This record gives sequence, C-alpha cells and structure tokens, in this order.
Amino acid sequence: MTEHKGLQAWVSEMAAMCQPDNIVWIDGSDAQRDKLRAEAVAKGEIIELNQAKLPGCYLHRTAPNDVARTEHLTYICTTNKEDVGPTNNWMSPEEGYARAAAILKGSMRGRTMYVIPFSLGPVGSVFSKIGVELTDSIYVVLNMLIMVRCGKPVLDKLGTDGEFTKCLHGKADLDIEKRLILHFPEDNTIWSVGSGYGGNVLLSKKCMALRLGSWQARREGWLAEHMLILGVEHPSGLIEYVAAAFPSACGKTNLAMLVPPEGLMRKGYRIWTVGDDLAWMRIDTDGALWAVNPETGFFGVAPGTNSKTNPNAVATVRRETIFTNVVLTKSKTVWWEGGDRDPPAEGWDWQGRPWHPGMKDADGKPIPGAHPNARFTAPITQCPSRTFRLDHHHGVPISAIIFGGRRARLAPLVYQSYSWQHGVFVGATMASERTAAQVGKIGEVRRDPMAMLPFCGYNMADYFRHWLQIGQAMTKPPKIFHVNWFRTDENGEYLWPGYGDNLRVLEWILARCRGEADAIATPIGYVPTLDSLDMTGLHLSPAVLQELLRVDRQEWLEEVESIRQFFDTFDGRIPHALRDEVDALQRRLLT
Ligand code: GTP
Ligand code: SPV
Ligand code: MN
Repeated sequence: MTEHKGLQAWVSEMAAMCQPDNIVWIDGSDAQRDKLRAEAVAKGEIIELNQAKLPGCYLHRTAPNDVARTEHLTYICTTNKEDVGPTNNWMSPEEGYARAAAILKGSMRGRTMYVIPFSLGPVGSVFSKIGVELTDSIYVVLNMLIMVRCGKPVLDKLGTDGEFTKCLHGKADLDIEKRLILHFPEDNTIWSVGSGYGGNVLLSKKCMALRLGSWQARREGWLAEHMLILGVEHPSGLIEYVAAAFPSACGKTNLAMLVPPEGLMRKGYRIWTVGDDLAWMRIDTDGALWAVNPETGFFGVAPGTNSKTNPNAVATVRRETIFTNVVLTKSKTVWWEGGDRDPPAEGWDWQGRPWHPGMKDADGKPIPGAHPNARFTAPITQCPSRTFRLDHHHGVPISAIIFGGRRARLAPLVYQSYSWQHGVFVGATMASERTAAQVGKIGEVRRDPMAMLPFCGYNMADYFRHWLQIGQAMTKPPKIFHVNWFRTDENGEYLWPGYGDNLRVLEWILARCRGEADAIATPIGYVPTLDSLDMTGLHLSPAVLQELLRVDRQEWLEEVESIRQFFDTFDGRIPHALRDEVDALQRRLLT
C-alpha cells in the first residue's frame, strides 16, 4: 500500500518484535470495515446490537481493571528529566523502550497486526499531522475509523518520505502490572502496552494530539489544547467561534452541543458544533487565532446523557456507534444511568453479568449497570448541530478563549481578563474541586492549568511561557474569559441552571469581544453588570444573580496564597509575567 521506505522498515521492525501472524493495512474503505466488524463479532470482541433499532451499532466490554486512563502508568520519556516538569511522570527513553519491549516481545503471536495510517486535521491542511498506529485490537481499528481520518488518502499524502508519528499499541495480557503508556517526544514515537481503554489506546487522541502535540506546538509556534470549539450564530446571521478548556467531566461535550433555551431560540440563535475535546490553533496571516478540531468523532461519556441534558448527543448515537461498558438489554439495545428510558427489567451489566435495577452489593450500595466512565464513539457527521466547516483547511477564527472549572465557591459565573497576559494567568491558575467520585478531600482544590494537567507533555512552566509568546505574536488576539457553572448556595444547590442557559453567558462574552456589553471592573477582572446578561425567558431572582457574580475579597486573598504555593512547585521556572500577575491581583484585592 505504500512506497514509503521508512514506514515499511518501521512496520517490519515492530512486527519482528511483536511477532503477529499477519499484517493488515487499513485502507479506510467501508468494505474493509464491514469485514472487520464481522470478524470482531465472530471472535466476541464486540457484540452486534439490534440492527433494526440501532443500525451499525456495537457493544464492547473492556477488562474490569481497564476502564479509564491510567495516569500513574503514563510517562514522558526524555533525555532530561527537567523537560517534563513536576506534573508528569518521567522515565529515560532507554528504560522506557526496554521495559515496554519486554512486554511486547512475541505478544502478537496468534494475532493480526493492523496498520492504521491517520491524519489529525483535514488531510493536507496546514494544521495537519500524520500518524500511523499499529495495533492488535480490532476494537481500536473500528474506533479509529470513527475518530480520525484514516486510510489510503493519508498514505497518498505521506508519499515516499513524509514525516509521521510512530504509534505502537499492543494489548498483551491486559494486565495492569504490565501496562505502560509511553511518549518519546524526541523520537516522535508512542508505545502503549497492556490496555484496551480508549484514552490509553486510541493513540491519536490524548497521546499524539496533546502530549506529543504540545511539544510540536511549542517548537512550531502553535497551540495544542484540551478544548471544545463551537460557533454561535446570532439572529443577524453572524457566526462567531469560541474555544473552551474545562477539565474532564466538567461539561465540554454538553457546551459544544448546546441547544439554545426557548427565549433565545425564538430570537434566532443557533449553535454550530466544531469539536468537543481537542483544539489545534494557529495564528493565520490575518494575525488572528484560527482553530481546527483534529478529530472526526466523539468519545463521550454515556451516563447522564439524555434528551434533556444533551439532545444532540442522543441524536448522534442512534446509528454507526460503538458503545463501551454500558448495559445490554434482552432486545439487544443499550441503557445507562441517567439515560432516557427507564432501566430494562433485566439485562447484563458492563461486565456482562446478569443485572436488574435495584441490585445491591454486600454493603447495600446500588450496583450500577453501566460503568460511570462508559463511553460512546460516534461520528461528528451524525451530530445535528455539526459545523459546515469541518473540512475547511483554515479552521474557524476564534473570538474568545474560555477557561472553566467546577467550583462551588469563589469563581463567579463569568469574568473577563484584563489582557492576554492576565488571561494566561487565569488559565494557568484554574482549578476544579474534587467530587465524591475521586480520591481525596471533597471540595479540595486541584489545580488543572488550562485543563491540561494530565495532557501537557512538557514542563508546564515552559507551556505558560509559550502561551505568553503566542499572545505577543498576534495582532488580533482572542479575549480570554473564565466561567463557572457550578457555584452553589448554602444547601449545595447549583445557583445557575446551566446547560442551554449557558448561551446567555456566551452571548455576553461575544458582546464583550465586540466591545458592546457592560461590565464592572473588579479585582479579578471584568464581571457583567446585573442587567447586561440576556435573561429572556429565564426567571432568576436578582439576589441569586448578584450572588453568582459576587467577588469575595477575603476568599480571593486566600486563593492568592494558594496560587503562590502552586507556582513554587516549578522551582523558579514560572515566567516573571505570571508572578507579576499574582502580585497585581493581590494589590487590587487590597485596595
Ligand atoms: P471528557 O470527555 O472526559 O474530556 O469530559 P467533558 O468535559 O466532555 O465532560 P462531560 O461533558 O462528559 O461532563 C459532563 C458533566 O458535567 C456531567 O456531570 C454534567 O451533569 C455536568 N455538566 C455539564 N454542563 C453543566 C452545566 O451547565 N451545569 C451543571 N451544573 N453541570 C453541567
Ligand atoms: C478525558 O478523559 O478527558 C477524555 C476521555 O476525553 S479519554 O479519551 O479517555 O482521555
Ligand atoms: Mn477529554
């Protein structure tokens, strides 16, 4: 399939190590995909769902110990340890290759190795990067065919000597003791072994687009981010785009597919979904920031997805979708907690065990049918709100960058930074509170700068410096904002309705970018005046709105101390400009 000598040699070398029985090149055709589906069904790797109700849909179950990204087994392998900084696990390249090779050696005997050429971004665009993933999992192949552009057009573009990221994935024994997710930025290489879970094995996603992508972005002067991208169409027909970074499980998918609330829908607002997880952004010849979603599919959380919280997602997963770790019903349909219908009277849980609603474990706790991190993989082309600019080589122009976390207190509903430098400070110091579902003290603040804590592949102090430099290189930089949908009252109830109503906040943000909406200058940034948000059709008492927008000086002074401690973990490497911003914030809070 290719005349690329370097690619052929690498495939042979990896095959000599893993020793598969066969090698199959993925061409991206429907015919080959259908054959692989049938083979995976025959082998029990996926289960065919009710084709009358869910055409083209399949169910996959991962190993019970393999249901989420394993950050403690994820390493960046570089010559110098300081290059990866305090937020990454480090290993030397020699040790990384040796340890993974010991597990991979002969691990594909009796199996087939698939070769998947893929492009992140439209094939041939200025943004795009080519990767080739080798894997012994048909589930991975079927997911990749949805998530990224795959096959022959990519090989044609690669030609005889094009550059590509070498991605090797082997399931081996799916043993957590023999699982490693290794990144070699100096060799443009990723090796993942011992896992079958999405974020660990779809190597285009977090491994290439973000961990290696962030290295390439710094070197080449662009940004690789954990952000959704969406367009807001105004009643006038104008479409403006925003990119937003929220940590995992903080609502990127929801915001990306937002449905306008009744009042604003009637005025003529409409949302265009560009992406829900990744954004690659560059400065174009107009001096503005332009973004593409490097992917073509969603790998979204299933539990909690229903016609009220995310009708566009529900419509997207009706066909050609792979469900992972959800409930299987007797009629071969799927169900999850927080879904649309009542649970089935009986079925099989995510591990394939007989399950019925109300089952309790030995401690009397309800046994969920779907795993809390159960996911759907579906093509963006099936999303009713998808953008018409998916394949545009220049991407979309970004008017605003939004950072956000889950904070019961402190952060107001929305505020605007005073400058790009201040905005970088806001992103670098963003935090999200731990939920009961995570280990650690509930409510404790965990810093997750720019929602990239698990995904920035190099020293984050240098990453902040890179962001500052990008700001200086633009003549028309986006404005930077911070949002918080999760502020609560004294009873722990959310003060803001969220979901569709978040459009009211987006509208204020975009109006600020056009220099149109009113704001008050507070110590932390510009906050909306009480009457500057469009509340058509929403009845929220002025007292609640006031509370949502309140800036508490005492709480923020405590935050300043916590930010200083966080910066100290980077051994003096934090850019001076950001230290200046902490000082300036403190000064504004004290005057
Ligand atoms: P990854 O795919 O893991 O990167 O995460 P994501 O950011 O796409 O997260 P997702 O959209 O799956 O997060 C969903 C969670 O956020 C659920 O718990 C939702 O209930 C919650 N959520 C989303 N939007 C809102 C909102 O506007 N208000 C409130 N209160 N909760 C929200
Ligand atoms: C996340 O955890 O942020 C995800 C899912 O989007 S995964 O692809 O597994 O990283
Ligand atoms: Mn994510």
